[in-house]
Amino acid sequence: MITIFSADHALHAPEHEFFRGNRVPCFESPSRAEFVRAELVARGNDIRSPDSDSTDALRRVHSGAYLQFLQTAWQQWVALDPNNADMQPFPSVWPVRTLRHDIEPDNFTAKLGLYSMDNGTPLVAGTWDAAKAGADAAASTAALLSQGERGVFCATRPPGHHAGSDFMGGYCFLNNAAVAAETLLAQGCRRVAILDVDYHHGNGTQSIFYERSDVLFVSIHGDPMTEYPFYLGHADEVGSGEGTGFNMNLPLPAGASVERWFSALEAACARIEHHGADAFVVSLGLDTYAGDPISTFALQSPDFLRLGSRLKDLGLPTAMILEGGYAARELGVNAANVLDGFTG
Ligand code: Q9C
Ligand code: ZN
Repeated sequence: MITIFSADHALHAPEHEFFRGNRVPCFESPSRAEFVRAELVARGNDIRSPDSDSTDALRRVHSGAYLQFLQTAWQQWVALDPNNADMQPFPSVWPVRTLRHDIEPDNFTAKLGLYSMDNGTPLVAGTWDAAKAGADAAASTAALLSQGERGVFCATRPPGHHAGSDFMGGYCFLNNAAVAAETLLAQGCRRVAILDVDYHHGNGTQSIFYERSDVLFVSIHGDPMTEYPFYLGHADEVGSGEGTGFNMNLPLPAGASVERWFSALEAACARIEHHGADAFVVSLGLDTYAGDPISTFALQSPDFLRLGSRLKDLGLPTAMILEGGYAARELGVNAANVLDGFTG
């Protein structure tokens, strides 16, 4: 299968995140993409660099103010104090209920909180360049579908599905799946379906398309009552306005079995078939793997072959966009298994 991969992912390499009150090495590391690339090369996949510019799609997915902040955030941080170049900014204050988010404060930390949903998404000097290269990879993946490819994989990081129109979070900055969907629509698709199989609910993608009927969003994920991102992803979120009926959440309890996961996949596929989409975007998180260090589902490596095969049976031009998956060493095998299941 053709895989789009940009070496620029490695420009985003923060050292630490907060975990249970401590600074720990980041789970979302450059090694993830390298393990994926190595396994795909070993199995004979066709690895290509991005050749599309995602700028137009990004303007449809994200607010201008957020893009402007993200692109200049590191310069703003270092301008405060040259010593900041060796320090990690983290947000520490957020405009929750009753506080205003219609004014962008001058204070850098206040801006960082305005444009973040958590303190678990470290931003470094190379974050914008890496995230932009990832969005370009997603746009390039979509472009190949319009040229007749049936399935293309986007081996990108940082991931994207927690990023909303105007915020970062959950290791995500730019919503790559939304960029792929918008690129497909710009290329003439009338209806797109997005299936998010990451362990965590794709709150950013859901919110971006929540009021629209042209893009169906379906997600299988850990129940937000106990699992990140906690504040979105319940079964009663069905879309609003024009988008009513075009959002479907299938939360499963933490620790759910493999059979339960695949029966949720059947329900998801039935809804997607009903949508009559011209193209299909999969937010391919692989943190459903039993060995994932921050998740609780039970899929084993061969189960990803079954997933790829089921996705292929939908018969749609399919863009598979890498999201989470933190058992880095096994991530290559699991991703390659989805691709082999799809093509096999
Ligand atoms: N630092 C994706 O899988 N972090 N994101 C919890 C606290 C949230 C996962 C640990 C996990 C986000 C794309
Ligand atoms: Zn995840």
